[in-house]
Amino acid sequence: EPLGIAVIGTGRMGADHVRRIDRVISGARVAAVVDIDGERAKAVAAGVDGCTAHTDAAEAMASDAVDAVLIASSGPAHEEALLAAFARDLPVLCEKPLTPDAASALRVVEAEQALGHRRVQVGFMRRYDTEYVRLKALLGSGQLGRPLMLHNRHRNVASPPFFTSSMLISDSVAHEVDATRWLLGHEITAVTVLRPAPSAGAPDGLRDPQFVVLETDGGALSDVEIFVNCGFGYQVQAEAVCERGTARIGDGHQLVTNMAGRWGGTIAQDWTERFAQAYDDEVRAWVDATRRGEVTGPSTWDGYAAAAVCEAGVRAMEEGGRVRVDLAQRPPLYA
Ligand code: ISE
Repeated sequence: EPLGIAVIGTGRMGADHVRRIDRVISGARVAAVVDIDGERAKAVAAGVDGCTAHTDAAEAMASDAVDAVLIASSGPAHEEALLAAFARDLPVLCEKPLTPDAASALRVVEAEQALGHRRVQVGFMRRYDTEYVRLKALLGSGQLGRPLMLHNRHRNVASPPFFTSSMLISDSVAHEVDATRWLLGHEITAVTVLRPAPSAGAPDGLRDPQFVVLETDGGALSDVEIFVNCGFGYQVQAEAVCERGTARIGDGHQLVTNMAGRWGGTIAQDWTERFAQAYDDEVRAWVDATRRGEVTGPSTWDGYAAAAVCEAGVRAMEEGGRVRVDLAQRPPLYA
């Protein structure tokens, strides 16, 4: 019996996950889709055999055909959907951000603890990207010595109309926050955000780009250039500088061409392209673990820590200066 999944939210990520579960992953099927826009839900459901359409997440979760939930609605809608899934003790893959702020993320951590077992994998897909996985393994091997600094670049072609200056941190840099914690195995203790004069290519009033410095409890620094209207492509790069060497990923040199006096390649245009392999492996890992009755991957604690760091980052961006991150005590469930 394939795992019956309810996909909540059929926007860009939700629709891509529906396609992935339907056509790429084995062992699972899309049993239901939910969207506040009922017509949209119906249109997506129509393309999938035996899939029902709903406007209410709790109603979809009540169906006998639903064994697990993939949440891909907008961040502010996650908490309610997560609590509805907990009420039925259903396994969840929740897209990032877990929730938009630290207080709501901590409520989710507490609600999961009340269940007494982990139920959620958070969608930090970079942990499944082949290049990031290799970088993590290399750092973990100790060959390069202790990591001192991480330099990250995160560029998007253009930001969507609803994007705010805070979202450069809470929606975009959230990925580097998680990648830094995961690659280094450190917690982030303080955030500083510097802002150059905004690019003329950015919408009026959007503070784009920004330069973020994360400090860790292991004494490392991680800096992030976030530039969401760079115009030319989707680029995510990271370089670790360690005591005995450096390691770098994200150059995108899979295919280099020489032609007419120039050499070069192409740049991905969005994250569904750049991280296609990571998303496939992320959802595959979730489905496989769920079928074994296990929960693996980034936890609600990771989602909470990212939310707490991003909240400090948004304050640092708005008020200037260095803002400390005060994390709650990590519960034993996430040891
Ligand atoms: C978006 O929500 C993502 O998660 C992308 O990976 C990121 O590059 C983009 O900046 C975010 O808005």
